[in-house]
Amino acid sequence: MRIGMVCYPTYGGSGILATELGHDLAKRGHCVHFITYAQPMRLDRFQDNIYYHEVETPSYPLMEFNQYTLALAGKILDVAKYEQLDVVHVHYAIPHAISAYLAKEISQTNRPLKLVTTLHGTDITLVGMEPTFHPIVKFSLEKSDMVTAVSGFLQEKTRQSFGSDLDIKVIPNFVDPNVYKRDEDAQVARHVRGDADFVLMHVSNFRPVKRVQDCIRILAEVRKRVNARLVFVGDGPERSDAERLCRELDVVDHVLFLGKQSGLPELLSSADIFLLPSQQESFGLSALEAMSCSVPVVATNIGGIPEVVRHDETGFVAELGDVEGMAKYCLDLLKNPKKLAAFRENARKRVLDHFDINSIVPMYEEVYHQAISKP
Ligand code: GMT
Repeated sequence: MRIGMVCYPTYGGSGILATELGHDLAKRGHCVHFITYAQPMRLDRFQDNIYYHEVETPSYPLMEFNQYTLALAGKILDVAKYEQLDVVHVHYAIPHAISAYLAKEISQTNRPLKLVTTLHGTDITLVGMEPTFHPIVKFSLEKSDMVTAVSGFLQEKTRQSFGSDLDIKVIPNFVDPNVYKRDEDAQVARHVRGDADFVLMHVSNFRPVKRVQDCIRILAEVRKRVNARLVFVGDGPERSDAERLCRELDVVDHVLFLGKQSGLPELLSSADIFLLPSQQESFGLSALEAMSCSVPVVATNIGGIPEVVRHDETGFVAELGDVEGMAKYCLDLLKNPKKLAAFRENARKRVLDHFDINSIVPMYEEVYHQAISKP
C-alpha cells in the first residue's frame, strides 16, 4: 500500500508511535510518506520505502496567524496525487483529521483517498473538548473511513463525548521488544546510577499533565529509607519548576536532569523503577517502553494506564497525587529483591504477550485494507 502518515514531529507519544509504525510498515514493503512540518524525531536515518514531505506554511502580512491546517491539507492533496496514496493515516485528530478530510474531498478522482484517524489522548480528552474544536473533531471522526483509539479508555471516552454510535477500533500502543530490551552491560549505567543504590526514572515531555513534581516528592519520600536517585529524561515547560522544587526539598544532588536523549533502551536499562504519576494518560507509551526493558512501573490509576500496568504484577497504580502511596510501592519493590525480580520478569512478559510490534502492526494493515475496501 501507499500510505500517507501525518503526525506531530515533536517529542510526544503520538509522533513516536506514528514513526515506529511507519518504519515497520516500510520494512513490510509498504511505501510510507510522512507529511508534517518538521522531520519526526525518530525519522533520523535513511530507510527504504520511507519518504518525508515537509509542510511549509506560507505567510502574508495580512495574516497574523499561520494557516497550518490549510497548508497541511494542500500538502496531503499534493502527495496523494503525485504518490498515488491509497490511504492517509492521521495521528492526533487536531487539526490533522480535518486537513485530511479536506484533501480527501478535493481529491475526488477515480482513485479515492481513504482516511484513517488514530486518537491518542488529549485530542479527545482536553483539546477536543474546547467548544470551538468539539464540532470539528466530531465531524472529522464521522467522516473518517476508520477510527482507531490507543486504549479501551480512550474508545469509551470518545464515544461518551463525540457520539455513542461511533465505530472505533482499539489498537494499543506497541514497542519493538528486540530494540527495547534490558542491556545489563549498558555503558551509561555507571553515569546514570552514580553512587546511588537504586534509580527511579521518568521520561516525558514535561507538560503539566505529567506531574513531574510528584516524581521529586516520591524520591524525597523514598530517600528517607534507601539511597535512591531520580533520573529525568526529556524536557518541556515544567522543567524549571521541577528544578526549583528539587532545591526546596533539598534533593538537588539526587536528581539528574538529562534533557532530551536518544538511546532510551540503554538509559532505561539502568533504571529500577519507572515513575508515571500523570494526571491524564490515555495509554502511557513511555511506561510500555520501560516495561519492555524489564522495568516495573509505579503510576497513577488514570485513563488507560491500568490497561498497561497491572497492579501488583508489573508495577503498582495509585490515586492521582498519592505521593506517599507511590513512594510506599517503590520501597516495597526496592526493599524486596525477589519481588522486584519477579515484577521485572512480569513486565517484560506482558509486553511480549500483548504489545509486541509484530502483533500490533498487522492490526493497522487490516484497518487500511478495511478502509480501502469501503465503497
Ligand atoms: O494526547 C496527548 O497529550 C499527546 C500525545 C502525544 O503526542 O504524546 O500523547 C498521547 O499519546 C500517546 C501515544 O498514543 C499515549 O501513550 C499517551 O498516553 C497520550 N497522552 C495523554 O493522554 C496525556
